[in-house]
Amino acid sequence: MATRNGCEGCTEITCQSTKEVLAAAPAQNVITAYDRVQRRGMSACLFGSGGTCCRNCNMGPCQIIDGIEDMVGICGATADTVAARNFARIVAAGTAAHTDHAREMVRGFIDTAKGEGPHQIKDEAKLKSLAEVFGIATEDREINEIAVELGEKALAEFGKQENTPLSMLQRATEKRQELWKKLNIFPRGVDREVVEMMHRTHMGVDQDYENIMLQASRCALADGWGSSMLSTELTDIMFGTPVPRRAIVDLGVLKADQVNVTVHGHEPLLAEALCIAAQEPDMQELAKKHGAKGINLAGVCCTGNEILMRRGIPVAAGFVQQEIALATGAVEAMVVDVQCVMESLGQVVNNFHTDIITTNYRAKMPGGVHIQFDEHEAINSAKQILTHAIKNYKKRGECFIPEEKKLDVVVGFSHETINYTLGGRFRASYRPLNDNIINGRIRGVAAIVGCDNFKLADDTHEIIARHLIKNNILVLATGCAATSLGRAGLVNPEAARFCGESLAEICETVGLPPVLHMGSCVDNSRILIAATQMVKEGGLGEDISDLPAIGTAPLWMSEKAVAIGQYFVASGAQVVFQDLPTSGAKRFNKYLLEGLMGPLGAHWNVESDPQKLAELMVEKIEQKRDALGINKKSERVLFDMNMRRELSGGVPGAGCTGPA
Ligand code: SF4
Ligand code: MSK
Repeated sequence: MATRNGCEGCTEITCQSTKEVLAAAPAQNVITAYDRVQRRGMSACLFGSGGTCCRNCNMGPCQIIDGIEDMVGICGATADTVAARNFARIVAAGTAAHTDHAREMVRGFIDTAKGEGPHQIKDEAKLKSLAEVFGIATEDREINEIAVELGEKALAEFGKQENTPLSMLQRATEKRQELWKKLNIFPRGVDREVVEMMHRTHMGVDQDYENIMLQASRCALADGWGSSMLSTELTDIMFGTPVPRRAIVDLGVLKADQVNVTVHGHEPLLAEALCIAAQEPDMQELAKKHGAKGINLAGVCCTGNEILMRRGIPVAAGFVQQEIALATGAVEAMVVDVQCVMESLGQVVNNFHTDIITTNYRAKMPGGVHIQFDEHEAINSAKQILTHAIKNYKKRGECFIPEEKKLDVVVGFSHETINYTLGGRFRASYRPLNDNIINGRIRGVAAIVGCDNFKLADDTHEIIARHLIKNNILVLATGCAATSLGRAGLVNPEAARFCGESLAEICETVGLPPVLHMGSCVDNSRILIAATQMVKEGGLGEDISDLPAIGTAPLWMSEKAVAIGQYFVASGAQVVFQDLPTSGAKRFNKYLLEGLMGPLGAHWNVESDPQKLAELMVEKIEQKRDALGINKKSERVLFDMNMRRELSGGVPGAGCTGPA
């Protein structure tokens, strides 16, 4: 087992804490994804990676080779049709995941509005502004009454059947709304767009890849401007819109003398209840009775980002570190709900006293203990889960917790916060950001979002971000990418020293990190709003497609990331991924990488080398600056008397301010 866990000879791991845990005694019998990657060599099926394997009917499965006449599907489907259908189904699956999450959040919001459950409406100003979007009267009405109406109208967006656009779409720029109407891709009901996508990719329905991509765009827009945006906004109203706060992101946040409970998944209803319950005296007492000094909650993946942003609860691990957190031997329970929970966790815990506690009827796993979370009895459910964890504490054997890296993060950059941070509380606006982009001190804005993945090294996000900020590009980050950038020490104001001169100056003046943590993967909708605000502020064109801005999910893993990528493209923003499962279909691939520019004004890009990917992002941003005409150096002109006269209409003395 010389190279077990990839500690030695595996270039994939650069994170010091991860390396230390894997090298320590408790992890010696743990098999992680790093081992599986090495054993498999990541030699994936060519048809699968190229997107040309079809099993949409039982005449197949068909493995298509592009350009070979006999190698089309039994039904005659070409590589382009098959790859487009597969790609569109990925978008639909990603949208479905965000949507099912969002629906739960809306239901939780309605319960809260009705006074059921432990939460309250925390952000009344945001409630009223969202109510306005839905045409809900707010004057002289009780906050909870407005909230119930908003919740019910929001819930109706999922099943809406009328051929009218989703309510949130009116927040987009007018130009984009017109384009969506012209292309007939404005989403109508969120669920409907997923269903139509699945139908159109069924055997024998839509066989025109351009037409398939129109529905894929509509489906993705239903995610970004529909379900994801609803989830983010209602979660903010309920749990508080994030504001900047300091916290820590590292495996070292686990505590040797406390009951460690890690919260993993996506829906923050459970995590928030755990945060409240863990502070209650009876739970603290119980922990002490079992020999611990207290209860230490720590996040994993996007649930981690949710409670990090709103409560400053530390994040122990991003996606690629979920097994590593358990391999410390110091976790009493990993509480999981939905999405991004690796099945291997159930095997990793066989080495330890740890329990994986599944909490959602939609997501059970072998080796897990199921305690159903009941949102109507949220605190009781949370206490039941914590009690289970506390009882495990005494069973803890040998453990290894890496020394906590003093890498603070400053998080909590909702689009409202960016407003205040740059514009000041009394002049909250995107004007200073736009002005700094126009004058070139900030060259543009880049989003680094999405997952991490075992395919590329774990410093991929860092390499990209360092290049961008060095080139005076402000970075917005979400999801596990944000966690990874936090570990790299780039999500705090002190990272200004890694920036180009002019961005450094701005970050130092305002106390701004050059990488702004904007939340979980569902919170990419915040970036849509921020980008739209920039357009509406003026001076940077009429649409997102004009902005010197670009996004990347360089280590995408989840289908949700593809849905996010497609909603960015359909909203006018260029995106770069490290690969796409479409390379086996030449014409369709080219359509994604170039052709979409025609209808949508943006397209996908692919680049697997992180440095080149970052350079491509800079290049694209500079191209947008050129197109806006803001790359011209303004020359200083010294006016002589004749020029002054001309300016004042040729009337001598007309430009004077003194007495005639
Ligand atoms: Fe093969 Fe066509 Fe059936 Fe797909 S739909 S499995 S390409 S026959
Ligand atoms: S958790 S979707 S690995 S960001 Fe949102 Fe992280 Fe990607 Fe899951």
